[in-house]
Amino acid sequence: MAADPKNSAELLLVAFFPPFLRADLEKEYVLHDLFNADDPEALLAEVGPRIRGIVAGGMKGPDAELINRLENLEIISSFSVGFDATDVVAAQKRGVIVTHTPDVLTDDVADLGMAFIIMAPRRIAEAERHLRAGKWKQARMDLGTNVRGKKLGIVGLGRVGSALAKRAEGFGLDIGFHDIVEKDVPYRRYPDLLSLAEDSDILFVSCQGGESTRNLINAEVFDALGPKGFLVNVARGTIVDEDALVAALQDKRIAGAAVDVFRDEPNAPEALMATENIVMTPHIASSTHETRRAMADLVLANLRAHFAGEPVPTPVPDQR
Ligand code: 8YV
Repeated sequence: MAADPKNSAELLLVAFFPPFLRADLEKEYVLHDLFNADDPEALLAEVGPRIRGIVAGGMKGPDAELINRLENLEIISSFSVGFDATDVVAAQKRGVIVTHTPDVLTDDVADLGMAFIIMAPRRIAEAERHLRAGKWKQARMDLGTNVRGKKLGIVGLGRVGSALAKRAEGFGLDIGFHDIVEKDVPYRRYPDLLSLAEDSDILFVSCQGGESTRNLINAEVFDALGPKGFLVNVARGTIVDEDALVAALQDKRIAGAAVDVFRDEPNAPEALMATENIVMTPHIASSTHETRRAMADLVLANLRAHFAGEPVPTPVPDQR
């Protein structure tokens, strides 16, 4: 049953969402789809003053201009743990609540990360391409590299980094990390990113996105990682200088990479597409039936709590 337009809050959708989330939202709220609008300006002019909530995504969220234009905006509920696509500071300055979906996706993201840590050194994607292209009879593939006993450097030991470390222990990796926060863990802590990269065979990126980490993984880091090193990124495309990654892979200044995220999603650069020694997936780390359902439930729970006048379950901490 659709929501009663007289009594329901009106929400603006600013990203792509799975049909089951849209259907659930529609039962309780009046929705306006800015993401798919033919004329976004006309839509905003018409419904802007009535909008009380925004539903955002990890790749697409409202900027300061949109936030400040919606004078009756109360809440932004993001279908993501990462909140770098939303201008959280602009929202919080205005007293607009921002919520996200932490914890429920940690295991899936760490699982893909672990798969990548095996896939890149063992050349699994390359091997599959070799087989499908009918090359098996003509030529044997070059050997891969095993991971047992190799040094894993985790950049950002938060929820995903910690879950990944647990998995990596099972595969016999020797774990080090760099984090701006002190952690009580049995892994080696490195005071800076370069010393971690220098001492790692595989560098795993699991820090926050946004301006503070833009191009953190750059040419200097690739050179520190070295020609036998692998980069794995399941966090945000903006953290890696993509041009430097292309150059490092092409010049074999690193051995390989596996990435789920890109600078300009949903586009992956042609130069990476044409490179053999990289595994690429289209931002699927949290894309399972179970996790996307749990993320949707959190989006709904945050909106429900807010419109019932209760504290929201998973607010984004104050970023001001
Ligand atoms: C989603 C994500 O792919 O949670 C995040 O931060 O990037 C992913 O889980 C994205 O939010 C879907 O909109």
